[in-house]
Amino acid sequence: MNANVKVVERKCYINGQFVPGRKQFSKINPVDGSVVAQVHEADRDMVDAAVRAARAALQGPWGRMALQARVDLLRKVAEGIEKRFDDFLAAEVADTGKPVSLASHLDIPRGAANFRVFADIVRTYGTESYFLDTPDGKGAVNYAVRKPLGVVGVIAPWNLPLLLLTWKLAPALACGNTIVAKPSEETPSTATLLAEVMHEAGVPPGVYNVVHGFGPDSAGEFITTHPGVNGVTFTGETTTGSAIMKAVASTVKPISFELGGKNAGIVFADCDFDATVAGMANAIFSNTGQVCLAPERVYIERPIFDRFVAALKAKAEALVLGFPQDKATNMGPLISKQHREKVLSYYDLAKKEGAKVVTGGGVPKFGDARDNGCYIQPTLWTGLAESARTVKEEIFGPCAHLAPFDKEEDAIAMANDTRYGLASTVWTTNLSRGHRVAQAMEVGISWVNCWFLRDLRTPFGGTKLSGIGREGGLHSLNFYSETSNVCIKL
Ligand code: NAD
Ligand code: 6OD
Repeated sequence: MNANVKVVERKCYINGQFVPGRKQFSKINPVDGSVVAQVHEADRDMVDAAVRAARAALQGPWGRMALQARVDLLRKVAEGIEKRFDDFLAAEVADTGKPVSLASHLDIPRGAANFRVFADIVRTYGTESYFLDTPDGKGAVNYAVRKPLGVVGVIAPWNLPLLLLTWKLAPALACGNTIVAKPSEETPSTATLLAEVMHEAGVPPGVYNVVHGFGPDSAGEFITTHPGVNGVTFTGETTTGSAIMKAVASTVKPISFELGGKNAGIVFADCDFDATVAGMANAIFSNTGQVCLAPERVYIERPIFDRFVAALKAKAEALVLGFPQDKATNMGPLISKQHREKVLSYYDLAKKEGAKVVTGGGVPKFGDARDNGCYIQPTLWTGLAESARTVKEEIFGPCAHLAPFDKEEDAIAMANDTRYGLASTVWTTNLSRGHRVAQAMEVGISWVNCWFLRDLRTPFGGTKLSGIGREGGLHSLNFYSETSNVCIKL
């Protein structure tokens, strides 16, 4: 039992009130298997109440609020997260087991930054305007106005819970929408704490509602099929995206989908060797590989292949799989036993498919409470055919297949030979090549000599099975608002 973790209740938040559900489920800490929260599941009636509250709020003070007042409220929410930084940090770490060193630098600060940045963006972006010549010579002026979509369903995953919830919530609120949010069943806590912060900041009741639960026949499905929900924004698995697409079809809701990936890294022989090894190790193993942008396929130019594999192996073996609060810990557990089973099934499959296991491949033994948790060894393979399932399917664990290449065009062809298209990371000191290869990647986001370096104004999303639409900056405003054109004859 982890003495730092106490069991808390996570209720739903509907119309400005914390509301119990008829059923509850337990949230298990992946560090040691202990129960950290009892979570109140929303049934269909509760989701309906949340949607009705959100609709009413659109017609209430929130819907009438001037842009500057809304922006001020969003800034207060950002401040509220920062004031309760330690509470958010403890809750995120208890739900996910991720190292404090990671959550305190990435998840919680980004939760606050999303509100601040989208408050600025909505204040600064204008809309288009055109002068039209008319036969009478007097002309006409067109200008566009943005209106909220209405009630937006936000369905979030467990890997970066507060970061990915607020990445959608902040622009949706900035555009004047109201929200029915469903955090993952694995990570109910920070979405619930955020409700307290919203309340304290003075966000009117009904603007932000939280319904806990699962996907099918639970809160997720009740949101996507609800006729009162005007749009759905979703981050998660591609198969879930497909189910949601079917669910929204009958009510023709707009969707924004950020889905899975099987991302490639490309390392050229002219790279800055040490920086690339460090950067690639971070990209593969950060958050225990549970980042949709993580490269699970790395193509390395042949002259440095053996040296690079050895250096990456050393990095993997130096990772400290510890308790989250320990300063030295830089890799936590996977999110759940079920997810570990899935990742381990790929560890087995890789061997059956003929992989050479460079390092890892199993479950570590600690001799303490961590043995009841969901830890797994960081793992690297070589020797697989490009057609192997291990090379083709998203695993979402701390693992990657490393393959040599001889020519730039071969690396590009192998990197693009996937049904996914989320992200890529290219490492070279030849900047022309960096531009060329990054632009040749059939993905939504290409990095050169870096990874997961995010400017929130830039377009974010995936091609192929990795998503539909783009968010970030103006792209978020475009999804979370209806743009109406006004034409005035002069
Ligand atoms: P998931 O699809 O299992 O669940 C995501 C959310 O959808 C959860 O809240 C879940 O309860 C809900 N859900 C599940 N079935 C549903 C249904 N039928 N109707 C409505 N809601 C439903 O994903 P996950 O396991 O939480 O997250 C991991 C996946 O997310 C990986 O595939 C990863 O690549 C992807 N991801 C993508 C991005 C991106 O930006 N592209 C970011 C993070 C994670
Ligand atoms: O940084 C972001 O805005 C973002 N959407 C990150 C997604 C990470 C996926 O796991």
